[in-house]
Amino acid sequence: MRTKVAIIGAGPAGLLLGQLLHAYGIDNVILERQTPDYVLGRIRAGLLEEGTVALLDEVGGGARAHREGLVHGGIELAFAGSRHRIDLKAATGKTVMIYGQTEVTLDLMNARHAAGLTTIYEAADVKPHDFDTDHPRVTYVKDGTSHEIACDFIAGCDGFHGVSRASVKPSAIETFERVYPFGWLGILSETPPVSHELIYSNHARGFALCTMRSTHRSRHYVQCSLDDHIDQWPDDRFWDELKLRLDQETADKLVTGPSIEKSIAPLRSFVAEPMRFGRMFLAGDAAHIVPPTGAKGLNLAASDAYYLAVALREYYIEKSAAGIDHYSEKALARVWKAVRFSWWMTSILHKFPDTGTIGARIQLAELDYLVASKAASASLAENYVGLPY
Ligand code: FAS
Ligand code: PHB
Repeated sequence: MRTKVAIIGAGPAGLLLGQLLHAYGIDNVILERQTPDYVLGRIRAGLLEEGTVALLDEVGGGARAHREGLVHGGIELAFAGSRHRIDLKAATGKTVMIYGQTEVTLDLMNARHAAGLTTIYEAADVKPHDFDTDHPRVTYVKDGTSHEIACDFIAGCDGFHGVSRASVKPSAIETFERVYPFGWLGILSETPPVSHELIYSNHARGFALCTMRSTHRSRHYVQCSLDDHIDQWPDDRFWDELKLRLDQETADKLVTGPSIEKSIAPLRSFVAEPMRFGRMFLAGDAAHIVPPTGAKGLNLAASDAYYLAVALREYYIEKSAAGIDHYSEKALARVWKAVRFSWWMTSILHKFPDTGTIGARIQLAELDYLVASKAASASLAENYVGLPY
C-alpha cells in the first residue's frame, strides 16, 4: 500500500489530522492498535475550546456537538467555604463547550467512514521506519499477516505510550517532565450536574472538580493518592469525600448515584522536543502531556493537528517546505503556554504534601487575589478559553 501520510493512532489527534488532510486533498491512512469500541470506551476529556469546535466544523464533524454540547460562559472557583465565578465570556468574548472526548472521537470516526477513508483497526506491532530518509514506511501486522505502507510522511498520533516517540534515537530528542505527587479519581454518573457550570475546588482535604457530560450525566473528580486503587473507593466513599471538599450549599445540592465509570489518572507535565524527526511528526499526547486541570490535553491535540495539516497542505499544494520546517517551533510555542497554564492551575488548586501549611496559605492568597482582580481573572480566562492558534 502507498499513501501520502501514514497516521499512527486513531485518537482525537490522528482522526482530526486525517480529516483535515482529506479536506485539503491529501491522501492518508490511519493505523490503530485497538478496536473502535475500545477507543470509544476510554472516558477522558470533556471540555472543548472554540478553536477545537471550529476544526470539527471544518471537517464536517461538528453538527452533533452544536446540538448536544453545553456552551459555558464561565467557571467557578471554590475555596475557603465559598464560590467565585470567573466570567470567561465577559473577559474574552469567548466560551467553552462541554462535549465528551468520546463523542468527539465518534463524530470523527463517522466523518472518516462517510468519506470512505482507510482506518486499519487492531493493527499490531506498528512500526515507523526510515523517517530520516525520503522514503519512510510503516509496517504492521493484521490478522497474523505482515504489511507495509510506503508514504511521504508519518504522523505519530499514538499518545504518551505510543511507538512513534519511542522510535526516535535518544540523541535526537529532549524531554521535559514533572510528575505530580497525586492523581485524579474520576467517576461518571447518570445524575444531574450540581451546577450549570464547572466548579474547581481548593480544599484542605484536596482538590475536587464538578463537571458534566450533559444535563443528566455528571463527571466528578477528587484528588487522590498515587497509591490509591479504585477498589478502595466504593461509590459511597467517593460521594462522601466529594461533599466534604465542596462548600455547604453545593454539597447539599449534590445528587449522588451509582458510578457508570470509575478510573484513576496520574498527573504529569511532559514535553518532547522537537516534534519533527525528518519525515515523521509527533502530534497530541505523543509529544506532550498536561495535567487535566486546565482542560488542555485534547485541545492541544487539535491545534497540533491543525498546524501539521496546514504545513502539509503548503508542502503539497504550494510546493513549499516552510510549513513543515516550522511545524515543531509553531506547535511547541502553543504547547508550552498550555503546559505553563495547566501547571499553574494545578499548583493553586491541589493539596501539595511538601509545601506544608504556608503553601496552603499562599494558595488561598493567590485565589483571593485572582477572584478580586479583573486583570488576574482575565488572564486565567484567556488561557482557559484557549490562546490563539
Ligand atoms: P490518545 O492517547 O487519545 O490516542 C492515541 C491513540 O493511539 C490511541 O487510540 C491508542 O490506542 C493508539 N496507539 C497507541 N500506541 C499505538 C501503536 N503502537 N500503534 C497503533 N496505535 C497506537 N484531557 C483533558 O483535556 N481533560 C481531561 O479530563 C483528561 N482526562 C484524561 C484521562 C486519562 C486517563 C488520560 C490518559 C488522558 C486524559 N486527558 C484529558 C488527556 C486526553 O484527553 C488526551 O489529551 C487526548 O486523548 C489526546 O489525544 P491523542 O493525542 O489523540 O492521544
Ligand atoms: C471533564 O469534563 O472531564 C473536565 C473538564 C475540565 C477539566 C478537566 C476535566 O479541567
